[in-house]
Amino acid sequence: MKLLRLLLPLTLITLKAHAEDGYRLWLRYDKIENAALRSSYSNQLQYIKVYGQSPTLAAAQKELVMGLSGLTGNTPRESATTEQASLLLFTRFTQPAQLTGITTDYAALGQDGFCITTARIKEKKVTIITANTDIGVLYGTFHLLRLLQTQQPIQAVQVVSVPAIQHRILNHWDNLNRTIERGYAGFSIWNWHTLPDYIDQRYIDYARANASIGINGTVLTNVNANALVLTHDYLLKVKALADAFRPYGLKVYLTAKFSAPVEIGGLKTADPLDTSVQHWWQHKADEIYELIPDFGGFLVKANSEGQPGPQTYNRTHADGANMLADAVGTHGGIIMWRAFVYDVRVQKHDEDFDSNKTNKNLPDIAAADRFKQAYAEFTKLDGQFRKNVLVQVKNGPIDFQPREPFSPLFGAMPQTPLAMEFQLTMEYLGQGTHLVYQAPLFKEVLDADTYATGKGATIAKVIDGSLYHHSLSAIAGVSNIGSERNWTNHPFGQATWYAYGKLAWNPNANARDIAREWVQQTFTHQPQAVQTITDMMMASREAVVNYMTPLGLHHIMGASGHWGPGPWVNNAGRADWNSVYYHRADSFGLGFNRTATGSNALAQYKPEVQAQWKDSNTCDERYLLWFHHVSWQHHMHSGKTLWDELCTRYQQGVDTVRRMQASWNSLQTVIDPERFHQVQQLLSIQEKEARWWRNSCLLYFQTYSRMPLPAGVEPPDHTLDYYKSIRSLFVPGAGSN
Ligand code: BDP
Repeated sequence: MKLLRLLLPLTLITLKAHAEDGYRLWLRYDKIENAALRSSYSNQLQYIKVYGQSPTLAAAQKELVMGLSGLTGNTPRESATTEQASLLLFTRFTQPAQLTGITTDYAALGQDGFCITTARIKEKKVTIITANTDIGVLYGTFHLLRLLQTQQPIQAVQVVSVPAIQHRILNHWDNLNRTIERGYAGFSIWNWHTLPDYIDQRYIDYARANASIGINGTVLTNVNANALVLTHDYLLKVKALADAFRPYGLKVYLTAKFSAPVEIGGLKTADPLDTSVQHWWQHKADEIYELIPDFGGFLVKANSEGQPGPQTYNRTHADGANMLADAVGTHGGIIMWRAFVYDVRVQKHDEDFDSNKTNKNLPDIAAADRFKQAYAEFTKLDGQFRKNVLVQVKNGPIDFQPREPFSPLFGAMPQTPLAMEFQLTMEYLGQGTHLVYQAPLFKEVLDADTYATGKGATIAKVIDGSLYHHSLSAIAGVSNIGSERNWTNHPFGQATWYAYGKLAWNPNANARDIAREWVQQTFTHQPQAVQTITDMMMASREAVVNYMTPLGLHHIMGASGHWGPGPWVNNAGRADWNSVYYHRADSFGLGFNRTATGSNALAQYKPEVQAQWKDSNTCDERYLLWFHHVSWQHHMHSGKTLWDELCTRYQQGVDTVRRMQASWNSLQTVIDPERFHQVQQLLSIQEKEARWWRNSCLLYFQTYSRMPLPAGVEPPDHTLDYYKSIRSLFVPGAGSN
């Protein structure tokens, strides 16, 4: 009895340490069940020898020891000699003399690429990871571990992998008070209060996770910036994070508030052409680089949603970007200048925008369709930016909707490197509780053809720099990471983080393959279960499109928190913050006419793209209501009327979520109880909210169509007034900095 009492606390501790809380992400390294496979891996990789010394190589070695010990149950040894070694890690500069026979095309590997190869040294088979740089070796190490995690054969492994995009960055919209703009996974993981002295293990694990998928930069702060982060005390904290991340090849960037010279510098102006302002930024940059020699640079949101910018001083975006570019340029830094801008002309319409007017009296959109604004402001500046400036273009000309046509800016600024901005955090996709695997969305956009230089001018080729031969290239993902134990709140949010990194490295990768390998690393190897979960993930994006905004509807969510349906929203401060501005429902029909007879945003695309969308009868129906105002009786490709098709899509969205629930329930014996129940509960929230969306939107649009719900569409269980009366208070992520 006494013994039992002594043992009990220990048992609890052990159980707790193994609780499936999701903290380990895809880097779980649990013992492989197949004993033969385990021993073949451990025999092949038993003696590790790392040539050279650096914190990055030490990190690679540490990861290998941790990974191999966990996966095979055998701790690998550090080999004293080349002769004894079976797994060798070196760069082109540390390649041991005995191995001169092994040739690698280092020129093809670039900065970050790696090569994993199998060779023979004096009849002994060895596995080699090599690269030009230490970080390349670390990326190769994670790749090799992934082969083991996904139980691939490695006897004759030969891999050459080189990232397509140079800067693969996460954008944290984190405020200094630790709230996160549009964050649904708790508070910011940066604990500014305890920095710089306290380095949380989470910072290191964050860097490991990013390095494992090739992410090499992180913007720590919100685009709605706070100038305080540029003060010396905060820069010391930033330095502490940069130092912790450096071994993992993760560079730190900050958002620059354009008015910082006034706010914290005591100047009277922030005019970019004023020499005192230029000097202020130059000194600020010098101060930062003194502390953080490899500081990445600045991300800037200017003259958008109330943020200050060069236009405040009648200067252009190029004037603003170039001033900052000069300040960081001497140190090798870059500027990512966002193209997410609003046209001030819309504000003028605000006076005319009377929420009591009927929809057809909305302001004249031909002049000021928000869709057109980034293109209108930025294309004229092409060629005016410094060499170290990228213009960062949000995915979707409006705003991260479940589905948008690609932004016409891609392919329209040949002389300027353009970065893609995806939103991993699910502001418009159900936020923290919906399962939406975003890789199919990212792929749809990356594969879209801009026709900028003729057929095949895909967005991927624009952003990797190959289309216009830019050596500078970048991609950004607005982070979905927070202080929740499992990082992303929804366990499947991790998959979007993972997929983002994989696609940033290789935009040609396949969304399903990425899902499958993530599932294997994160949940299970059981083939049927892998298939079931992968299928759920692949269906999830189309589901959210269907139950929120099918057929090209967009921006019809609740105001401010952006949570839940709000097709009736008509009283927000600016015309283009209102749902009625976007869907234009009336007794005739539905949709925003962006053709030549409407706002003519379509004209911003190349003729081949226009041809795909300009005729409402042949338009790809995924974008129909983005570009056309069509009658409720419009004849759809299915043979149904627009109204019936719309109703069917909303119902399909709900049905898909129900199928996802059934699929998940079939996995109870395969998935650990913690994560099984967590996902089960979240799916039930998702089903409830999918119904909420369907019912609200159909009841609301029905007041215009005046048509009955077709057979097979469940009748709503409440009235429209009931749905309109739902108030969503304190929605996470809607706070300000
Ligand atoms: C909108 C968000 C807002 C962001 C803005 C941006 O609602 O919170 O600040 O985008 O990207 O989607 O700057």
